[in-house]
Amino acid sequence: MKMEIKHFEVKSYPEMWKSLGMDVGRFEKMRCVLGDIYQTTYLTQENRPEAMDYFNWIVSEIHGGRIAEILDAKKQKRPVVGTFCVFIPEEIVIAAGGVCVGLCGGSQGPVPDAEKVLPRNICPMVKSSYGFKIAKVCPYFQAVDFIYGETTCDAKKKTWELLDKEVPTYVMEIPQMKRMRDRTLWMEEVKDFKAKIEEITAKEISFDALFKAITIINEKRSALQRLTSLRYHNPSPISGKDALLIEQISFFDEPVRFTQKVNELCDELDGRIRNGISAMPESSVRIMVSGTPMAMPNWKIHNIIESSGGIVVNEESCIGTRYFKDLIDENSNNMDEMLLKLTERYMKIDCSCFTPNNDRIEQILKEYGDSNAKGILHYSLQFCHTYNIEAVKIKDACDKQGIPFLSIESDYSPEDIGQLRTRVEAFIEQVKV
Ligand code: BJ8
Repeated sequence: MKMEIKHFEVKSYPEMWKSLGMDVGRFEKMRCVLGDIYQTTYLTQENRPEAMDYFNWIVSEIHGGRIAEILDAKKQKRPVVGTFCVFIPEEIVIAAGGVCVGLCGGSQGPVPDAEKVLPRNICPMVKSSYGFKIAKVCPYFQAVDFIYGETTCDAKKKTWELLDKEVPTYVMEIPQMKRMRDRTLWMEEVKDFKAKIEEITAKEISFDALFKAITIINEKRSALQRLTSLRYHNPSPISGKDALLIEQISFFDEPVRFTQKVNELCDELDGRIRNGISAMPESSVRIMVSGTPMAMPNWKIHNIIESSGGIVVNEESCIGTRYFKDLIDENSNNMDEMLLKLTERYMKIDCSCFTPNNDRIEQILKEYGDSNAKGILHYSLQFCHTYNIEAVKIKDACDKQGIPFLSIESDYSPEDIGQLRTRVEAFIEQVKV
């Protein structure tokens, strides 16, 4: 069954974009391109769950409806904070009545703009994000009150200094090890983050407000966990592309509505499993993807895998399980205890910026087993040294366990698609036998 959508369009809001100081003429073209890519990548899929209609709608309103909601929040003096990393504790922003939006760029479009300023040989995510701002072609970037960056990698850390000239940009220091003294440092950073948000809103965050925000985000992460566990069923009731889209949307949609819609989708997937309905042919080879985050609209690898006889059943990534595998313990008696529990949860994030980072290898092996995958494709964005180098240890761990493993490095340009497809097809054939 194909979705009943004849021509998909990302809706146009030129007046709103003008009021945000955007380059409207250029953005109009980008909007049309995004609509066409979405149509060919997503709406040609067979047998999609009906509850994906909500997520289609979100994409159609990605540059309008959600922006209008964010602008309403601003009118009410609620802070709108842009982020680039799952280390930024969104619970604190929500507790202040604010809106947290992920600004990671996943598109090649503004990369040449960034390359006029930044070195070419840095991560495409950093270039895309910075390019979106300097070219004024992202309504989210234009709408945020300020940015919270972090010190996870050199490319990001130094780009924040330049970004600060365009939009107020604050930086959290993320420790690179996980000793007790590093946890103490991180706890101090969390407290500073809370204090900065309170200073900006001129209002102290109460125990009750933070407790409520923690439950909202725990519920959001739980819904994503539920979706992931349904994908682990063999055959999977939903494609990897659709699941990735939902994970991407989780970074800018309103969290309570998003949670409700993911749970409605999961109810439908439960029914599909009961009725033996799968998203793709049962012969599809189950592949787990692991590595760097894939920000919207980076659907390149999933698209290649799922048009080469595979199905993606898990993303071990920050736009994936690393974002939602851990919840915050909700049992606290006072603010200090609550901040400590928040800190402990965030210190479980196994980003490759940490050394050593053996927890990530254990987590990958666990997710591989849980997801009934038959092979692991490690994906690293070009010039991301930490993920690229960590792939060596992951390959060793996979080799020891006889797990088929393929490591690829790519950027956002379409130039390597043919070559990647050849490698992915060969990998799928290898996994099949
Ligand atoms: S916690 S993965 S979201 S830093 S891919 S910009 S690291 S050069 S994205 Fe990340 Fe936070 Fe870690 Fe997650 Fe740099 Fe690498 Fe680019 Fe990266």
